[in-house]
Amino acid sequence: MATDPALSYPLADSVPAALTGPSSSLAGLRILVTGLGVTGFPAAVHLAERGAEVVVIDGDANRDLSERIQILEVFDVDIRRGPDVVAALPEGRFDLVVTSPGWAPEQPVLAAAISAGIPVIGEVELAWRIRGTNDAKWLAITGTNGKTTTTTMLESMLLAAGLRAKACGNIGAPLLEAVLEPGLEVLAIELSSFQLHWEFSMSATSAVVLNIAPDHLDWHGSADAYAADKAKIYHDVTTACVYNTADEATLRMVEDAEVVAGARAIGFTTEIPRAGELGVVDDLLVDRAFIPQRYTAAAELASLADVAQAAGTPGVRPANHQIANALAAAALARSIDVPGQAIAQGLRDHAPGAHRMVTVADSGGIRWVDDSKATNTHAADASLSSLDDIVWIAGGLPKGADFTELFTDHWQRLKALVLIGADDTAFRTAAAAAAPDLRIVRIDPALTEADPEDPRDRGAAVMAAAVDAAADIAEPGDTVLLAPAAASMDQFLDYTTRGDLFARAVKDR
Ligand code: UMA
Repeated sequence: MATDPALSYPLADSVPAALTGPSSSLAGLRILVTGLGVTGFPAAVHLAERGAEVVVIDGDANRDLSERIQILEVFDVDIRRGPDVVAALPEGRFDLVVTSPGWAPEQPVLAAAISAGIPVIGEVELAWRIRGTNDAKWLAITGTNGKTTTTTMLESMLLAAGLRAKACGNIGAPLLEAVLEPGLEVLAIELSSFQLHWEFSMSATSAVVLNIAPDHLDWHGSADAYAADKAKIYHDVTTACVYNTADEATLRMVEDAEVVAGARAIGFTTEIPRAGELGVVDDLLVDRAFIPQRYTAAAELASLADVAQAAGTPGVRPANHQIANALAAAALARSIDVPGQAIAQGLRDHAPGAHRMVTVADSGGIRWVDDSKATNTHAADASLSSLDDIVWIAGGLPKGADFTELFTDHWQRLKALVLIGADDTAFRTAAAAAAPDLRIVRIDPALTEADPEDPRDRGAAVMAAAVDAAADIAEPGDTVLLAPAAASMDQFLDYTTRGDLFARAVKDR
């Protein structure tokens, strides 16, 4: 058995007991909230509403946050912004720090808080502690790739079963708000490794780690530390720990987890399932885990055609990772007795996410595909694997990743690489080692406009140049694929904007 993550967090016992909520008074507590983004804002409002003295800090003083600030001022929240503010722990006593996920543990404020013995928790821990009598089931999803799609598929299945359910967490809807919303019966919660890092007492009904490949190494320090934070999702699960039979590391995490007695390990596979697994037989998704006759029979849940519909590509055989996501969502839903018909209906109702392998144009025999959501090598690997004759637009913030394998595995599919990103060293080194003959067109990073009037325009010229370069190379039958394998923030506002600018540049041609 592994170390209990709760025990490995030395300050767990110092989290003020009064926090247990949702309505007890926090008067007398002084709480620091780091970050005034999607996470920090509702956390600060909630804590201040309950009487705590709240200080919020954020390193960015430029973003227009006037609406949030006006609301926080009503509750007398002390708001401090700018790079100097986040260089050291603010003066005075603090009883607790509630941090936003983007803040790495070695960030000076957090490092100072920890060394001063002040407990630091994130939104998930906060939401777990304040949930009070809210008995909504927590179905938690993490993994390197496929989290968002699996979460929305799960939400769709739960809604099809007539449950009052909501997708929340890393997907962009704060978990804290979902926990405070009355009447919800089930939460489909996407959790990132950052969020899991600052969590140590959640006891989800069921949880899944979809897959594990190195990512966010700059934040976590190492691939092992990243995986260890992901594995925390299984801690104290009450009903089902769902794992990927094709990714042994996820099974090992389940084996090592301390769970509540009676919780089961359930596998999912894109092949024929054994007892205790969900999988595929012919063109059907089937359940051999949650039916009493599982040793001799399988129950039909949905068809591959339903998965294709969920992926937004009706009539096309879905890719393996799409089938895997649907099976993982189905396993979580089945763990709380959602019937098979609702699994199928949920998949058919599901609207695919933006920027995930979306064909934005198909003209002159050339297909233009936006997979801007591929922000790491694992996701880019999945998209490259599903195509041939690719003009690949890639590059960006590498987050400590090594790109060599992408070139080793896919150089035969690649016609050319159009290289974006502020710094192309990691990509160039990998390409030189594994695909020395590959044609590379470098887009001049100086085209990035540092401070345009609308921040969503940052990187527009870079993307327009990349699209022009790709158009010069692509021939009928080719696919131009934006799957950067890297984060976007060095040149664009975020991955969504990067995808939007790609679609715009393609349409403007
Ligand atoms: N900030 C600092 N100093 C830092 C880091 C951040 O001052 O060192 C400030 C930023 O200026 C910002 C604020 O802190 O104003 C909060 O930033 P944040 O990056 O923690 O983001 P939130 O707005 O709170 O959004 C977070 C998640 N962001 C990250 O994990 C980076 C959102 O996931 C999530 O949807 C939201 O909480 C609700 O749960 C985004 C993401 O990119 C989509 N996630 C990563 C991923 O999916 O790969 C993990």
